[in-house]
Amino acid sequence: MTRTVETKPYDDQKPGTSGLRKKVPVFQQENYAENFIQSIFDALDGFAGKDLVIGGDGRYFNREVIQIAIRMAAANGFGRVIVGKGGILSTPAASHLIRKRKAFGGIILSASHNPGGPHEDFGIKYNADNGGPAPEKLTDAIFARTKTISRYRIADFDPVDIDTIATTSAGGMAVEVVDPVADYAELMESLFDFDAIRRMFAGGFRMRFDAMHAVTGPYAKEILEHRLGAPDGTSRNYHPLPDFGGHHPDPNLVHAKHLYDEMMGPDAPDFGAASDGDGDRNLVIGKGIFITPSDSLAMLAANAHLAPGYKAGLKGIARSMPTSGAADRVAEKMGVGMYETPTGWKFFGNLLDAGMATICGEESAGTGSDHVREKDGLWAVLLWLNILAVRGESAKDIVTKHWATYGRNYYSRHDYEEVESERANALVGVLRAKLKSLPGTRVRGMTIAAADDFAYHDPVDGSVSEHQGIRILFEGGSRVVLRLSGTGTSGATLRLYVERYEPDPDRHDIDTQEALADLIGAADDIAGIRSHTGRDAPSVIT
Ligand code: VG1
Ligand code: CO
Repeated sequence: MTRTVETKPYDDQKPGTSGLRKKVPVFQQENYAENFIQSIFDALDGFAGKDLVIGGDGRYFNREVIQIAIRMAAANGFGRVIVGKGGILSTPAASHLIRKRKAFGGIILSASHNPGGPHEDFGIKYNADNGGPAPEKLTDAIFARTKTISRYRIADFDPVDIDTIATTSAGGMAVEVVDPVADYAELMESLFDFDAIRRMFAGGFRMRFDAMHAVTGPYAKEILEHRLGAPDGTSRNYHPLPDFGGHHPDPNLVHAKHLYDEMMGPDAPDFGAASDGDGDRNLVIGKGIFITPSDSLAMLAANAHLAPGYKAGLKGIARSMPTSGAADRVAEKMGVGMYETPTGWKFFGNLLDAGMATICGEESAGTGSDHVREKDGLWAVLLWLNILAVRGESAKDIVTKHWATYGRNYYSRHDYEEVESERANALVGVLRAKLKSLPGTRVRGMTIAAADDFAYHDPVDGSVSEHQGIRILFEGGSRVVLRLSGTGTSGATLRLYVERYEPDPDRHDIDTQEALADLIGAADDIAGIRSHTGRDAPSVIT
């Protein structure tokens, strides 16, 4: 039986960089999740009888919302839902499933790298039929709908068994529960030289993969250990837990510090990697060398042709604006297009669909390609393994040779988390107002060459996205970027991105924070970060 339920709008359901993210108690308010899911359906057209993929990163509240989404999909007229067993689907695996099954779209329940648990974060996002995050036009329409919604439709049936692989029927709709790993693992086998990687492991190569108790555990176990023959124990923390073991499933130098320490220690394995809550991010660390995500993007792009899936070369490279320009130098040398987009994977979708870019990346540990329409953590790890296997060199040698060829882009991000929103908005407001007066002024011995608030003109559909981050460019190519996060759930997070290019190989082993000290100071002089935020230092440095 299908019911129409009267409801009242909530005024805080604006999707951010990657869907709607709120604390669990917010999502637990009456009709909160239902309102948002109905608003998604109301913003879509033509899905009657079609397939919808549903899955999540396994965090607290995942299973409850999956049941709600299934009952609402039935009531709204979908023909079939395809659900990952146990409610589990990594974000890239969901993207692949949507594409492979030619589904109408998918609902992914995740708050990515944010912590999970009864008082932590939850999230809902919608992906379209290309497998990618809803474009801005659609998220705007969803948000508009959340403000006027007055009823939602839901079917009444008992909770569906999502723990058995089978196809059943509920409320006149097919419910297909699938293995969340199988299709994804097959896709990876089609892209990479598994034989070469297998030989490398058989020859004694050792790696550590930390799944951070999040969604990639089962994927890593199957692919790295079962299919590639890496020793048992290569994957760590591989049981997805609803609260990620009480940690932030954020693969960075703060939350994955244990991995970093191990990789810098005397008994380090050859390669270390980690992924985030929903499996779309990656952290890679070579024995004795940390590889920034911006550098990793450039190095993967430069070597991608060594993997079977990319042997024809790249059509183009895209990166988010705050990501370092390391990849630009690779694109230039290859003679392929380079695109600079706003933060968030949804902006890569058009470039990938149009065949203008093959590899994309963000400084926030996200890299991916046209094999799906999301960033893909394990994909990046496997591409690194493929490159290591074919080149037969250490990660450290590959990195230092890359720098010798292209120069090094020193890069760091400083996050000021949970700043009072008014203070953060004031900082941005004051800075915006003086952007025009900055060029030509000197700060700490450096001259500002240009300053603007980044606006993106999508070359495919002509849409314009404004206010995507303030960039201050110095003579010589160094730059600082400031923007407010769109994924936090309390207060505002200010992100400061700092970059300096160093062509001289004799100057490639400076400590990163030291190499960037002048720029970090200049950013504070210009933007008044400390005075506005009332903080002496960032909460997280990556
Ligand atoms: C952050 C990152 C951004 C990433 C987004 C989603 O956004 O900076 O690069 O695309 O998270 O990542 P923000 O607005 O907080 O800076 V995740 O792994 O959701 O899926
Ligand atoms: Co993520």
